[in-house]
Amino acid sequence: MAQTLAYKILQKHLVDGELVPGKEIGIRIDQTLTQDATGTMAYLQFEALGLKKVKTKRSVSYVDHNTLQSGFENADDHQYLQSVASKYGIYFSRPGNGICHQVHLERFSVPGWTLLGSDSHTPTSGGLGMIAIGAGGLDVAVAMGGGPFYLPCPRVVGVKLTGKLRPWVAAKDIILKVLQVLTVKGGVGNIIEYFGPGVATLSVPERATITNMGAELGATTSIFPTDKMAMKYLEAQGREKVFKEIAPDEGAEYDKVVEIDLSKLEPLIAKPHSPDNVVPVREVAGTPVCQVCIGSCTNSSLSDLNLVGAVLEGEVIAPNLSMTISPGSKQVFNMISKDGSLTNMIASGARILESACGPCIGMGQSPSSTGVSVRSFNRNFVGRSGTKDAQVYLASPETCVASAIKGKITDPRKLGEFPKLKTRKKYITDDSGILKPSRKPDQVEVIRGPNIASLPTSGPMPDSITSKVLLVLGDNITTDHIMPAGAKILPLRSNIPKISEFVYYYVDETFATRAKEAGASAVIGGDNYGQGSSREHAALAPMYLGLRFVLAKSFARIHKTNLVNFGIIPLEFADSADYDRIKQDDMLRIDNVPKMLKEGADLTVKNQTQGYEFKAKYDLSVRQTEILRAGGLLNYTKKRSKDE
Ligand code: MIC
Ligand code: SF4
Repeated sequence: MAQTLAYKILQKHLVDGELVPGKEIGIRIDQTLTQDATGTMAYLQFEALGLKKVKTKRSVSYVDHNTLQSGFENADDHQYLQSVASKYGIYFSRPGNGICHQVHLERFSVPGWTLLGSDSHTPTSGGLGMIAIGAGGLDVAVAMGGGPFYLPCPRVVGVKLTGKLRPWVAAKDIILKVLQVLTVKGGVGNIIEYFGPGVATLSVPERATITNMGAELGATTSIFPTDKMAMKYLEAQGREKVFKEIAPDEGAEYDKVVEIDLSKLEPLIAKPHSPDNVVPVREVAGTPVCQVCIGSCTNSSLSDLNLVGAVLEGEVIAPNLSMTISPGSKQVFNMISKDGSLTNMIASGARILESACGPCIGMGQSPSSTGVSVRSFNRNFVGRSGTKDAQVYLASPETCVASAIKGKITDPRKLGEFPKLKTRKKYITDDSGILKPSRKPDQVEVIRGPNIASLPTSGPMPDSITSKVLLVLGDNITTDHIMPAGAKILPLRSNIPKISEFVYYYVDETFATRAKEAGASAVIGGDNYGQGSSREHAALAPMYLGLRFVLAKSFARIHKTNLVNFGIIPLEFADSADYDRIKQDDMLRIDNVPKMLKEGADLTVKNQTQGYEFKAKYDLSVRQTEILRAGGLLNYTKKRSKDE
């Protein structure tokens, strides 16, 4: 049968199961990546596995999230990460070297290989033909130890691109269009595969913008084939040796096809507070703006910043706003400083930030109260910017820079003729920001400052669970709601007892206190519970507070796996009408939990407060129910290695 590109790569890496949509499969992982905000936990978990060295073809540890060092915490993390990488055979990308996804695309991605990363935007490398998947740190730790990565076998949705983008319309507008069509739930359980004649018109960084923000569809990953464009990119990186032409079989069938004629697209923008709240820029044009931010792993490539630099030549940004620009990597930073783009940016009054995530994850640059911020980023969830009532819009660098000059949301086509951009055949490649692991690992001592707390553990699943309902929530709850980030909370990522005090902090400040008082607790959610980030802290910290199960209408993929990995049961309503009956503070009791999980039977939930019963189901593999019974993946993995 003619296969899609995604299935061809999955087939080559399959170590367990069959490629039947919805059935669990295990795949071999060639490369892993971590970033610092999820990495410290991932490496503590890797250490707990007791291995001497990673077993992947390449593992890279990046520092890009926690780079605001306003206390010892982040610096402690960096030291730990650097030393642990050196000891266990992992490459270490230093703070300042760039955002993990941008650097990985530039320096490490290999067409046809698999990549597992402890960050939801890992699919960025799908722009160069990788099956690149975001996961929790514990899954990445297991993959570093040579274990397969398990996931429900996805369906493959094809996005057929025809035509060619017109001037001022960008790759970002393509993914915003896909989000408008498929929504933030539309990708759940799917790989998005791009094909058609329009593909050849897009450069690798443009493709990477699209695969990056495919994370916002809830997709497992997104992928492009490789071709002359991919070869050109790898040549510019001095990495042509890894090039391989990969494509779907002729006549490959997709589960569904979405067609986009690139020549008909216009500049688009996602309004607050969801990446799929997409409208044409012209519909909101004229809205006054207090801030413009360009950068993030979605839009910080050389071509993005060359365009911004060219538009800013001889211009000054509007007096009513502040503009920041963060180059995606040291490579990009270096090149814009040589080609004059940086000079134009500085002269325009833009504020240049380091090559890191920065404002995207609320590490500084929070907008003013109720202020409108237009960003080239990928997420605009409430409060993520650090200002709860800020109005964050997501758009292309073109729309961002036009808005920065005019002081209000502006369709970039209003700027007139599209500037002529310089192109480079060879990029400046300097890997001095990437440290190789030690040749004498036995002599490396892992440095653990006081910010590196020990891993919390959990015991096996008890027979019966009685939990208090702490919150009843609606649809599309994000991991930013559950475990917020930002300058105050992100530095606590290596310290679960401390960070747990901020679980659901911006939804309900009393959550952590009430959870501790309750002892055992539950949360009720609507559809797509846990969308967004891969942060396992959104499971680990609630586990620490005593969360036993989440009962929702449906779950986002990564968060659901993270819940299982930490022994929290992701339960679904057998009848969604039961959702409407539950109230905050109800006591819910479930009996015979391990037995029912073993049998794969539905659970009976007794609402002791209101005096009725209802059924809860779960969509989990046998392996996942075993993990739950063991009290989490770490216990399960350790037990299995003892049994072997
Ligand atoms: C994000 O964009 O939300 C993050 C911060 O990069 C997260 C990872 C994290 O929470 O550490 C992600 O996307 O997975
Ligand atoms: Fe960093 Fe933002 Fe990309 Fe997450 S989405 S990796 S915070 S730049």
